[in-house]
Amino acid sequence: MAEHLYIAETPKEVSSAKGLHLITQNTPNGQATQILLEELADAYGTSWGTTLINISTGEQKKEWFLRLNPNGRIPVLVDNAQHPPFPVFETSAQLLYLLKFYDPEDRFGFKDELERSEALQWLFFWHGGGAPYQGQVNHFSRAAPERIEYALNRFRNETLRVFGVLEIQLSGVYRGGEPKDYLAGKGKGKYSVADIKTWAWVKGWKRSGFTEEEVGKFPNLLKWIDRIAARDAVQRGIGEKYIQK
Ligand SMILES: N[C@@H](CCC(=O)N[C@@H](CS)C(=O)NCC(=O)O)C(=O)O
Repeated sequence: MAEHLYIAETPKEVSSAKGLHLITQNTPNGQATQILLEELADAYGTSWGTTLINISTGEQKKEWFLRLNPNGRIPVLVDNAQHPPFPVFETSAQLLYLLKFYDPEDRFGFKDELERSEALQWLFFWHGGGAPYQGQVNHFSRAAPERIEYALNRFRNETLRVFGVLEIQLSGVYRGGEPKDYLAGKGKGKYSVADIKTWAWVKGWKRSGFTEEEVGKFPNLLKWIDRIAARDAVQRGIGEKYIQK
């Protein structure tokens, strides 16, 4: 398999990497995996290599990249510590892979199967039902060649709706009114991959064009955004190191 994974055009830093290697750009999807890697570095001293690409040049559609991710999108994680090297595409699959192989103490996941299921529910919710909506808001408000009101309103409204779903969970409104600090886990919850995946998107609400008035309706969500932003690993995971010079 390894001989099919890399070709002459594969950047040398990717094909000759020894351990984990992330190919990314500093977008919300890229940031989710960047943040977990930074958290693992703090928790266990995990190390990895990073290759930054620029998706506006179409690098992610070239053969060397498609061999790692047939979907032609960042981020891609390759684990060269596996024999043969093992590529992982889709951010949530990367987060779960890292939990399985690099988080032996379940610091960012759960040992308890029901709590684990809860984290998966929120992870899947955001992967399938949050990120695609907010991504389309960004597309129709910033990238589309013409302004299409229907599409923009549709995706804005859906994104606000799913922000409201996160607010229901964090406020505890239907569970006795006790707010939670994090999306999954008993009691106040525990910081996990569900938060990491979701935060990487939701923290950009202003950039997505939502107003203070619109998002002010979700006070627990706003506090959760600040709570997670306060973590060193999170700031590193979205910071300088991942900005292409
Ligand atoms: N569902 C994928 C989405 C990945 C994705 O959409 N990546 C974007 C950047 S945020 C990308 O690579 N866009 C370039 C393209 O579509 O060619 C994941 O979670 O990894």
